[in-house]
Order: sequence, then C-alpha cells, then structure tokens
Amino acid sequence: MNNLSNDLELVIGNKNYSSWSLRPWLAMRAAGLNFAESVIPLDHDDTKRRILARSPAGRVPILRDGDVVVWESLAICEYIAEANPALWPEDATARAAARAVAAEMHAGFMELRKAMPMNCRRTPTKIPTTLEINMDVARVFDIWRDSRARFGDGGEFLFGAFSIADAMFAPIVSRLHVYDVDMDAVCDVYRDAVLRHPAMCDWLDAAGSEAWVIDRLEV
Ligand SMILES: N[C@@H](CCC(=O)N[C@@H](CS)C(=O)NCC(=O)O)C(=O)O
Repeated sequence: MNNLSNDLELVIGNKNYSSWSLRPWLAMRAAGLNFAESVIPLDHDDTKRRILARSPAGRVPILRDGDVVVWESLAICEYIAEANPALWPEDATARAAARAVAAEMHAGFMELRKAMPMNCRRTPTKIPTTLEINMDVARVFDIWRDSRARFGDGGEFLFGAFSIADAMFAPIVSRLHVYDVDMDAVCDVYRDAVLRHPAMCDWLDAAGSEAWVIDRLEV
C-alpha cells in the first residue's frame, strides 16, 4: 500500500481528444483526490518534446506524485488504487473480472478506436462501419451486459459502484455516444450512467470549451 503525497500532478492531453488521459483523470476524481492538472496540447510542433521532458515513454497521461513518476493509464489507475482500494470491487471474483475487462480495454478494440477517435464535442451522427468494427462493438456490449448482470447489483456501473473498469471504458462510452451507435436497453442505461457521472460531466464541459482542433481526429 502506498500513501499518496499532497503533491499530485496529472499531465494530460487535450480533453476533447485524449482518451487515455480521461481514464486516470476520472479514477482520480472518483477517488476524491486533489491534484494539479497540466495539459500538453496534442499534435503541436513541440508536443513530443514537452511530453518527453516529463516521461521517457513520450505519451500522456503521466502521474507525478512528489518525486515518483508513473506513466501508462492503467498503471496510474493501479497506483492510485493502492491508496484507494474502493476503486476496485471488494469481492475477489468481481475484482478479478474488473481487472480482466480493464486490461482487455487497455490492450484491444483497435478497429473501434481507429475508426471512431474520441471527440467529446462531436454532434452525435452515425458513420459507416465494417465487420471488424462491429465485432469490437459487440464485444464491448458483451462485457457491459455480463458485468452488469453478474456484478452490477450494488449500483449503476459495471461492478455496482464506479470502479477503474468504468474509467477505462469511459472513452468508449463517449465514442459510442458521439458516433450514435445503437445499443440495447442495458447498455443504453449504462452509457447514460457514465455520461451523467459528475466527473465525466466536468470533463465533457471542459472538452467543449477547448479551442484546439485536430483535423485528423474529426471524422
Ligand atoms: N498505452 C498508453 C497510451 C497513451 C497514448 O497513446 N497517449 C497519446 C494521447 S491519448 C499521446 O501521448 N500522444 C502523443 C504522442 O504520441 O506524441 C496509455 O495507456 O497511457
């Protein structure tokens, strides 16, 4: 178990586009942490140099806790959860399932992610899809339905209370919303619960106020 210092800083990309930044930011807000936020706008001439000055991995998000630097969104979530165990379900079976779907999200869904970049302020409209995209979407919905059915009793999120699994899927929730992907009632209710989460509302409001536009991510 680590104790977090009072000197927490999360380095993130643009809120409108940086899906990986959203994940630990939400988990940290859900844990009630106070942290400084530093935004490095993506796709600028100096973006890479600025990120590399903070982490040799050259990607955001990056957490700094005093002298400790942690990169990779899921590793940041795990680091925060060591001091805030309620970010994972208490039951060991549910916790294992939550970790599995969080890791599956971190490693997968490439076709969906490529075709539907996160763009929080996009006006919801459909885009043409392929078999591969539809297979990714179907697997996301399977995960949501299965988690809700087996572990969701205590609340409106995948494992009842809001957990890191929800933080990991939040950018997918936003994508499926803005690309207007049809879903059944269970998934629909879950999507709305995530979109209504107070921290998610704060992120979406801030994303909507950003002036930066990245043309290649405007599908
Ligand atoms: N696997 C990494 C992915 C991070 C990532 O791809 N971040 C993007 C922004 S969402 C980035 O830093 N792009 C800037 C660049 O590559 O120069 C994680 O989970 O944190």
